Amino acid sequence: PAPRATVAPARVGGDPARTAGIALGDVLPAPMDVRPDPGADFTLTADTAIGAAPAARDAAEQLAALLRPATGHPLPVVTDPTAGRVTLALADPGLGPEGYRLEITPARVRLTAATPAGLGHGVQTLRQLLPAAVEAPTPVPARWVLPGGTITDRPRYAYRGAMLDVARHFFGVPDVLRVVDHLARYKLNHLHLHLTDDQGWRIAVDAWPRLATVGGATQVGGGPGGWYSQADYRRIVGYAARRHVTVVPEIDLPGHVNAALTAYGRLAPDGVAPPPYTGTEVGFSHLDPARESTYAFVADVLGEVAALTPGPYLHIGGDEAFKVPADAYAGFVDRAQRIVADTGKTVLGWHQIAPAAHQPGRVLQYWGREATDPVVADAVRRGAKLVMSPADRTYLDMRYAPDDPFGHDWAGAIDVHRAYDWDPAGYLTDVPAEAVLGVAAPLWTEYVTSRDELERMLLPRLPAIAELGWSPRSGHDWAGFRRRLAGQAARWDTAGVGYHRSPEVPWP
Ligand code: TNX
Repeated sequence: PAPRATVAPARVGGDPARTAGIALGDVLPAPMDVRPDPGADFTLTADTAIGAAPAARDAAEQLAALLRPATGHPLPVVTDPTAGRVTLALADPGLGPEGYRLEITPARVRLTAATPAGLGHGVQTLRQLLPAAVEAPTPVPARWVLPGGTITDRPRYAYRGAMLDVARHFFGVPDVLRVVDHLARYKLNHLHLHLTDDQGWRIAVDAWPRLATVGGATQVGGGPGGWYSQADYRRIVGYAARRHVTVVPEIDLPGHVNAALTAYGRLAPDGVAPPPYTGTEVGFSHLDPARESTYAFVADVLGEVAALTPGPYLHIGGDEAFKVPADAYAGFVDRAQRIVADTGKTVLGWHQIAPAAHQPGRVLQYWGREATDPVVADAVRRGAKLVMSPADRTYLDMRYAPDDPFGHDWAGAIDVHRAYDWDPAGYLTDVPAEAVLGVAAPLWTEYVTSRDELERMLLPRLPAIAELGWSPRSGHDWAGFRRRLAGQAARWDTAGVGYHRSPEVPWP
């Protein structure tokens, strides 16, 4: 059951008389329970130490690393949890695997959680409660005040994610790590990487080396493309894991495979390698579901990707295989799902895989725009769970406004209000709310070519999706959300992060 919000009415909105004007409730995504204590602010000073027992040490080090550049304070992390004025501790406050409690008093700041992930989310809350200047890369003079009171917090949904399409345009490791930072900031916990498509194959597979070297050699528009070595991919996975973000790799099958067919013509249904594809059409390429060798290929690829992936999910795509007849398609997905199970992983796929047999734990990512979907509802009755990515609400590649020249518009324009003002539990009316595991926002990159363009599409819509995934439904509130969102601008500006200045948000 979804936790209920009890945001105390006092001190909503900044108090300009205070140094930073940040109130305890000025956090994004909105916390479950906020109890301000207006007389009880804490001030971080040059002699503040951070106390953490060994199990909480990594969270404490990450907190110190976030605060040191702007404050210029040493902020040593000490092992005696009672020694610091800021303390982090693993203790079970009864808030589940990602919840935390943050208590701020003049004497000290105390963060507790049952897990390192809970501590990590609490650290992000603490970061947002400090003045925006905390995002500066070098020391700035400021009073580092935290508003007094207690926050008790836990997420509504277990799966809160974003997808980055690195196939249509390739994004190198530094760009991906930066996206992980944006996710972690807003307590999103899954990064889905769309690693393969017609225009490019972006992950090295030892058993099929030409997939990356040949299949990864170009991208939309004919640029040089690129791919991740297995070491690159491990680096992304490790960086994300430290920030409590699970990487979900997608190998899109049986369609969207032109790059693989270019690398290995024998995988093509007619046995002839097609030329590289640098356009933006979909649905023309596919593997041959009737051929046994297809499954040896799929097993090799999924086996290697599974071995690189500590997280539970392997995403097998399944969208837009327009040239594969329905029976052959369902048979292919059945076998691909069994191959995933053989690797010890759980199947995730676009909701087109619904007609295939159920597999324990199977998750469908719904990207449609209908209020009901009988085929999906049937799969749910057979046990599937859903991640909600309805294209008209969550697609970060859609333009913000009808007259915005940048982005797709096949699912309509999506401004911040449209991204925010819906309920993942109620979008599909013919499935029970309990079937919804969470929400995720895909960023397809046919037209996204650079880090600047990527951040412009991601921000400020990503925090809207984050709040839908994290915050209690009872606190859903556009007016409050856009006010808190406006407060992020100074942080992004200070950190050098790009975003779109949507006219609906009261930016300072
Ligand atoms: C549909 S959504 C696709 C992608 C495109 C996207 C563009 C989905 C599962 N497939 O191949 O990139 O539209 O918005």
